[in-house]
Amino acid sequence: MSKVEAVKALVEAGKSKKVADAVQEALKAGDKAQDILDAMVASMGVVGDKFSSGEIFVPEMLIAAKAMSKGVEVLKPVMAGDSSSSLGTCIMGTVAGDLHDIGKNLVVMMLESAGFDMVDLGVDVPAERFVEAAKENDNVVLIACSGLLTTTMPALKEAVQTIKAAMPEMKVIVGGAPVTQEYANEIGADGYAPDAGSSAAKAKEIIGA
Ligand code: B1M
Repeated sequence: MSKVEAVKALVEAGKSKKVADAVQEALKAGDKAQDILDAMVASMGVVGDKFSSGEIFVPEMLIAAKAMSKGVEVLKPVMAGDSSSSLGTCIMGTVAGDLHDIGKNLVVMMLESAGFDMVDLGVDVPAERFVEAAKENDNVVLIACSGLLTTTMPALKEAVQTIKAAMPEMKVIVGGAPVTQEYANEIGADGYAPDAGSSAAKAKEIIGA
């Protein structure tokens, strides 16, 4: 089994204590950080499929998510770019009713690497909180909202519409597994990105950087 496959297997099995070391070993062996990340994302897909088929339940999903987060912590400094020049502040969070944060955390990491000063509001963020945070912080140029469940897509819509009603000029980017470009257009977002990798380029495009 390759080092990357070992990381994937450990995440799937929810072995939090072993994942960080396995990621370090894969990096030492010359595996690329992006390949290790892709493998961990793929393992979340496997975990999701096992949940859908009734093979595992919520606690196992949670344990696997914790294991992935440990691996991401190790990759963070390796994947961070040179963000010496600031593009401005970006407020980010997962919308109300939604507790998924791995995808959101990856987007935070990519936007930070691209040069945004990130304010991470965490998960289950009420629509009004995005507006408050934008007012509390300096030089906010972008608000980024994740919605990771089909059932929280209305909360994503509410977040965008609340932000636009309070701050019509504020740029908003949205994303998350159930979100599409069409839905982003429908709810009045300025942009959509399908994954963390493309979120940085889209965010820069939206603010005209
Ligand atoms: Co949940 N869950 N979960 N879960 N969970 C999914 C999402 C699900 C697909 C599993 C399944 O059934 N196959 C399913 C959703 C189905 C649907 O929406 N129709 C589901 C369900 C049903 C649930 C519960 C309802 C289960 C229950 O209680 N019965 C429950 C809901 C809780 C809640 O939020 N209120 C629940 C709970 C949980 C845990 C808490 C146990 C845990 C999350 C822990 C955590 O995040 N800290 C969990 C997990 C781990 C998953 C899976 C297995 C993995 C999610 C993940 O991290 N994926 C997931 C199955 C799957 O994804 N296949 C599943 C990896 C991550 C990198 O991908 O989040 O899509 P993703 O992020 C991507 C893109 O979406 C994009 O970039 C990211 C990186 O490339 N992106 C953006 C995200 N935000 C973006 C923002 C942008 C741009 C791009 O711009 C702003």
